[in-house]
Amino acid sequence: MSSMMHEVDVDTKKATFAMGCFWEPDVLFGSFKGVIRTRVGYTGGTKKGPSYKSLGDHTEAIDVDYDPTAVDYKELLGVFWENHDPSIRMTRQYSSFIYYHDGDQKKLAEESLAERKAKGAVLTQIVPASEFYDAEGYHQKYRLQQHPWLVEAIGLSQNDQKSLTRSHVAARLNGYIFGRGGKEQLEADIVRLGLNEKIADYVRKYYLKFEGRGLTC
Ligand code: MHO
Repeated sequence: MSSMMHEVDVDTKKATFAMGCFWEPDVLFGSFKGVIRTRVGYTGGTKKGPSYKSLGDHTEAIDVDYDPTAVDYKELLGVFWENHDPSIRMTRQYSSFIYYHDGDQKKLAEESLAERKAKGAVLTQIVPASEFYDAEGYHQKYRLQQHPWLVEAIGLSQNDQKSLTRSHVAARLNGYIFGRGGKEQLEADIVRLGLNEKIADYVRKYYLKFEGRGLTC
């Protein structure tokens, strides 16, 4: 890996959500403030070693490592509620879940659910986090991986599950390349992450292209 900020050495907490096709929350959370890394995968079921083609009773989900000094769990819940429609009945694969990791998260999740229910019926379930199985390499940072030049330019390899789930740079660029995260934060991150001008210009171009567009899977 290069001198870019792939690794971030801060204490993180985990947040895990299911809100439909997992490519979308990967974009949204990856470029949200205080988020260090993300991984997409399958959780909530009993089948051992699920895969995309053989999901069993699992649900597509995102696992977020965040810096609790930079972002509150409450704000992450806001991203969750604002970016899917939890009133629509979906198959188990795409159902809405909040998987809490401790009592504080459980309480905040329940409070946010009560608030959301005041606006209308919601099917979201709040359950304890259980084993999280990483999805296949090609699902990790899916939007970033549509840009092979960029993946290589940041020193990573296509479909390389390990580095794509580990890299802070990959998490951030996966959002910016799909027009999320905000222009100001993008500019600050270009400096903070140590991106060169060629990479910065490439990312800016696609940020503008996709900014404001809907997220479709
Ligand atoms: N329409 C997409 C959904 C993928 S998603 C990770 C596909 O079938 O490839 O469920």
